[in-house]
Amino acid sequence: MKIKIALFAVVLVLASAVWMAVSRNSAAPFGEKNAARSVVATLVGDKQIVEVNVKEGYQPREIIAKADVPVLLKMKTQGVFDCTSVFSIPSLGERAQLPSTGETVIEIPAQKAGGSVRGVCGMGMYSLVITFT
Ligand SMILES: [Cu+2]
Repeated sequence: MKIKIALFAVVLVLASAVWMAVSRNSAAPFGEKNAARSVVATLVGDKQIVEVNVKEGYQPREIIAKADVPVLLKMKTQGVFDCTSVFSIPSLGERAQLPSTGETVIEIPAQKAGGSVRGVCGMGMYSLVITFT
């Protein structure tokens, strides 16, 4: 009887752990979206710069940039071992392996107004979008 109860408790713990993991994953994009509003890229000289924090997603997820000016994405990682360390921009044929800790600058060529560039993680589940206005 005691063993049964213990077993039940283990199953319950496992089930709740799985549920938490699943609900966390599905809720993350919405949570992140609410936490960080779109950020406007900072114009420095003839380029615009945005710092992106990488870990279990990209922050900010929405970036507003000026059209016809290249964008430098400063991808900052600190102890990142999840799939966000592989960052790719399919439309530009760009794919970068970010170091687990460090800073990687990715240059995005100037885009026309109304255009957008989407970056995704290695598995395509986390993303960020740069909208050119
Ligand atoms: Cu991923």
